[in-house]
Amino acid sequence: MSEEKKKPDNKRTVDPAALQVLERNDGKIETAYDRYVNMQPQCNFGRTGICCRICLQGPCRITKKASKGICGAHSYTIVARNLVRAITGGAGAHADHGRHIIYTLIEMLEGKTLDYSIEDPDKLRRVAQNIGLSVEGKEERELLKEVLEIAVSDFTKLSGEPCRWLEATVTGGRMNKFTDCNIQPRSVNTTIAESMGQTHMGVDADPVNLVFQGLKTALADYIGMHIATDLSDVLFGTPKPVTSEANLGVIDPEMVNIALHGHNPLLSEMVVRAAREMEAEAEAAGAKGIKCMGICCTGNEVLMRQGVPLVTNFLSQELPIMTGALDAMVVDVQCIMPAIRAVAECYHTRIITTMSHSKIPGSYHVEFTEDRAMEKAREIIYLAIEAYKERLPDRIDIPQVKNKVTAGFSTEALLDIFAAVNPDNPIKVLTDAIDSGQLRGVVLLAGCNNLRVLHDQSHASVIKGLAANNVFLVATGCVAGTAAKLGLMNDEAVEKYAGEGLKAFIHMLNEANAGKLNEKLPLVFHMGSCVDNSRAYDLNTLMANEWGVDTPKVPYAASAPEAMSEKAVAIGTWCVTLGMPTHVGVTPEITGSALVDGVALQIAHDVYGGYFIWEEDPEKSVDVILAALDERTWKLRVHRQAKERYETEAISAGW
Ligand code: BF8
Ligand code: SF4
Repeated sequence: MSEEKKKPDNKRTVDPAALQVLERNDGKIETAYDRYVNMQPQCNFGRTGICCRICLQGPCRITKKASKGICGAHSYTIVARNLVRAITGGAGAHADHGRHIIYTLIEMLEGKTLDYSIEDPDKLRRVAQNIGLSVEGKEERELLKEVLEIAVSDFTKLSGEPCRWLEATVTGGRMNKFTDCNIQPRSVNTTIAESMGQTHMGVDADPVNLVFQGLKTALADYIGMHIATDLSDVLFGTPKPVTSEANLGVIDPEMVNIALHGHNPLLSEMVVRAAREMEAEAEAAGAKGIKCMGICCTGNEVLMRQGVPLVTNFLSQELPIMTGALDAMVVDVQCIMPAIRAVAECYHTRIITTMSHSKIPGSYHVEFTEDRAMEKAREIIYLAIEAYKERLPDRIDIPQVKNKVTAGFSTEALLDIFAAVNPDNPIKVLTDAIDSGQLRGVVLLAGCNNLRVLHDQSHASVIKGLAANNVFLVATGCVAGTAAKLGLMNDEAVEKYAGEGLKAFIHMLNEANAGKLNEKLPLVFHMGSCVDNSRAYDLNTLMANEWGVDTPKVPYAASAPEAMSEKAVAIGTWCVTLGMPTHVGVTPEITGSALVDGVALQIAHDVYGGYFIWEEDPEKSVDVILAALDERTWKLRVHRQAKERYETEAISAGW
């Protein structure tokens, strides 16, 4: 165990900007870093998943003396039920996001909101075609109506035919597997409801049956996320490469600084637009203008589409307030620490909640409604300008740390870049580089921050270790935030950290795209927010189809070195179900049952081809991820040789 893990202190971060704020503060204003220390020791029953609070007789904790719950539930039932409920929580949150975007588009079509429009009609046509609609001769609104009908059906239908968004985005092999194993979700909402019922006291006690329901729920999560990504692109545009900056140094003492925090682009896009229109009001208050900046996945959304700088990621979300120069923090849903309000009390910063189901006591609440979106966004900017006038100049202290970040790599953007090398078959650029041994594979870095490990350290170590070993890296969520803040998401990082193969691959792409791209390509390719893990999976499906295999054969792994949320549990679970080796750097709460743990680590591999890897040490994590990629590259080569030599498919049927 590393020294940092043995001795938790209240400055557990490797982000130099965060460290400056924490050192200056030295525990005076309480932050998550202090609360983590105060929380020790944490309960090991909860930690290993063997605490059941599902009925009012509980909590039941499994011990030597009490080897079953009061109702007789075994540890494996309790662990499996808790796991399914965590996946369901994550799927519920993502579904909430996707559903909100669907409502907004429906209201737009019905003429109830005038502030939104179809920003990307090409994406609309691509999505429509993908989900099996004919696009010929249809005007945009008609097509959108048909797309929305299918989205609503995938969210709500009770019948058993496959959800269209699943069928359209995974391989045929995966669909067969889901049918064989009976884990096809009927719809997003139905599956979430089923899981809550199935895990009620006294319903399902069979751990394998429960885990399979968990996998089904994870697929429902995937469908909700994919719909959210696709429809967000239709509304706000499909991301293209864009360059900006990241870390606390983006806060400008001469501007009205507004942090956008949470997840849903419906609000943040409007605030960014309103800010651009209201410069004069800010100048009248004595500021040079208005500067928006992002936190968490809202930050990723507005960085990807608008080039808005990223101020920080999940764990350090309280710290921008402690620079004394943040005028407002506008939040919508998910991953928002209620603590931001208490920190803001020590400063002039206004915390502005915006969603009816996501409030923090004592904050300003500007209820966001689609029909008055721009009006609400302007109201928020006024509050920020008012706060700017109340700043205390002697409390302002902004760490001068920021890094260049090049982001905006939607699947479409990546294919465009590859197309400069191979216009007829862009994805072959990536698969050829793996076939030739120039690249070792692809890794999706996903997930959060978690104080169980040193903030940002696991992310940074895994990124550097994989890059040095020629892995093509894509990232989403708060690990993308780490890469951006620490200077790992730009062209300079390629020269510093990439192995020879990866460097040559990226240089080749730069040369082929000379004159087309404004910036050279980065070490880590930012694919967006956590719902945009759907984009990263599309890349996997494209690679599988190019090789003519199912996804469990593709040297493409996922890694969440600092996973924290239920959403991360849901995403990790669909990564496994969809065939990926999935590394998690913070062991989840399932080790209390060897049976359930074994299903995640081994049985999942046998049945689905994907599997979990728990490894908390970042250096060892790099080794196990590389081993997972190498095993697949080797098998791919053997299977291909066998296929050519013996003209048979049979040998490649297993994983
Ligand atoms: O959805 S990575 S801490 S912000 S859950 Fe949350 Fe985790 Fe960050 Fe985005 Ni994703
Ligand atoms: Fe205890 Fe069973 Fe109730 Fe869980 S469901 S709290 S194990 S009695």
